[in-house]
Amino acid sequence: MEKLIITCAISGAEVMKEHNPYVPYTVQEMAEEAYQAVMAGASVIHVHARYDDGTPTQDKDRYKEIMDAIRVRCPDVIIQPSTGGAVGMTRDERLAVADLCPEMATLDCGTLNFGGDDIFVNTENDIIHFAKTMQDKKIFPELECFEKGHIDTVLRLHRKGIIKAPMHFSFVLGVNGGMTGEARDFHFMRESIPLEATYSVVGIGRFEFPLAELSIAHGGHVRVGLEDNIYLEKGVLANGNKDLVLKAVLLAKKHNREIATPKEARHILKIKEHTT
Ligand code: KMH
Ligand code: ZN
Repeated sequence: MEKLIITCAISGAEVMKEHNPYVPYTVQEMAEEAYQAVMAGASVIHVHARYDDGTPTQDKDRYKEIMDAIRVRCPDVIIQPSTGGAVGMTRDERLAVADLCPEMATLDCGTLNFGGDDIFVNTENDIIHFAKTMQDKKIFPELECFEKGHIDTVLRLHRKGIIKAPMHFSFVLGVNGGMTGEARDFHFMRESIPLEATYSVVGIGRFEFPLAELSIAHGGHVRVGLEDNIYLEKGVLANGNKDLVLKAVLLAKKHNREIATPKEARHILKIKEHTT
């Protein structure tokens, strides 16, 4: 089987230090969490910028500071900023980070309830605008799909030439308001994408590791990190993102999957093919 790409979602926009004190806010904390995650085996760092008080921001200057600081500590890692930002941010606000032309960024492929009164809005026109902007700026998109209809949207936009191959999907399962994260949900998503596409699984909360193991066993890739889950196991907080990455590495060992370096991850995802 192909080597395993581990993405670490170090910060998120919703989780706070009150939930887990290792959630990074400052530039230095971001760089340290990224470094520890990379040392543990992550080849992609998914990052949401925060101000020092923890407020999420899509301010491109703040992203630049964070990405530069990560780059100093981890020169090779693939840095994947969020274009999802936080619920309630405008389309332009979320997309500001694209001006930095990162190698990769998320592209959210549909709207969903996000718990309580929150709605994470991604209209079809939003998706088209994000996809075209990212294509123009040669940013490789991670196609975040929170349910099967989002995959169908991607495939329709692909047939129209708006979303180009090679396609890399992320199945984000277990969000309150989205699709749950049972094994059948994973298989339904996996079987719904083209054979030549790659995928990663993002299990939220208690779904993180059961889904990671399923994906590892079936040749997919995984994302772990404090954005998605703050616990190493039931009732035990993770001592930083690295703990979650190390647990994914153990699962990979169990299933005889080697861990991809950033260079190997670029090759597996065919990032160059997409962006040249
Ligand atoms: N914070 C969520 C509203 C992404 O990074 O693109 C959106 C999110 C997805 O986390
Ligand atoms: Zn995110």
